[in-house]
Amino acid sequence: MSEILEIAPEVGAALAAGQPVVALESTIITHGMPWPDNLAMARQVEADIRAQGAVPATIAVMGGRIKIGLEDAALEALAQTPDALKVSRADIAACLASGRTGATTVAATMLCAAQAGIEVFATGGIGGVHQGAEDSFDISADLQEFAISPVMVVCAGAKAILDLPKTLEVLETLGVPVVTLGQDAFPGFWSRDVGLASPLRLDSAEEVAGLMAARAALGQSGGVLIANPIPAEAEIPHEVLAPIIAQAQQEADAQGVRGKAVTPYLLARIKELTQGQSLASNIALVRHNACVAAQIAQAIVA
Ligand code: PSU
Ligand code: MN
Repeated sequence: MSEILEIAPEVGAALAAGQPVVALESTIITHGMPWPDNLAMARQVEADIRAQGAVPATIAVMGGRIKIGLEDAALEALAQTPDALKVSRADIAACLASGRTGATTVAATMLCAAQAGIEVFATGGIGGVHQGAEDSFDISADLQEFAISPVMVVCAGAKAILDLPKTLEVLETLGVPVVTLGQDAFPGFWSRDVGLASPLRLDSAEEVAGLMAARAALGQSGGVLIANPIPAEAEIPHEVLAPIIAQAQQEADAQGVRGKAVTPYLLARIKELTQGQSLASNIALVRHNACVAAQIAQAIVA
């Protein structure tokens, strides 16, 4: 395994000492945000985790190895590799074999974090059931990964570019706890409330650590989704965003955008249609998730 996993010294030392570590994905860097905002976000989120007393571990595939923790030069190189492969569970072995640079999705990052022994992972939003999935069958492999890898993912819910009710149904079927922090509504990424009830609610990092302990005591496998609502001052209300999302989705359909290209297309188009406001919100929510994930990681090791 150590031939494939390259754990950064700082991350390895923290794991060995039982100190809190927070994993970070890399598709958000290469496919989720434009240069140079993507690099600024990646650096800032690592700094936010350190400020909370935890160690960040950004994960990516480079040179035939899975890097758990990227040095700054590698982070910068990745942020300027727009043709990096978008690597999910199905792609990771081929990416390693080819030696190409791969940016890990939520699914692949969970898989890698589990291999490294990292329990907590922060990101923006997870993939899910796409609108029109009854025809396209487009359901993100992120959902299935929650049934497999024992990693807690702190996110801002899922984007309203997805079919959120169907996404929650699939997670329930897979036995995945979906826990919203501090409110009863399940958040929709840029918006705190999109009219959906959260399956579960907890109110503190200590309660979340208690959930993890109870799952371990029960021998339950798989991951946990923690939905952390975007800070109120950064949110875009759902009424404002819903028609913009609908327009972007119609354009994607009209242009025949399919498969892995759908999420990046919609994100870029929604950014244009909101004059950049969606990107500013996205950065704010990722930073908030990183801080909360670090607090949870602290509570778990306490
Ligand atoms: N949400 C974001 N930005 C992103 C993604 C989701 O705000 O970049 C990425 C994540 O890496 C997620 C992936 O795992 O999109 C899901 O892609 P797909 O739907 O093709 O599985
Ligand atoms: Mn998909």
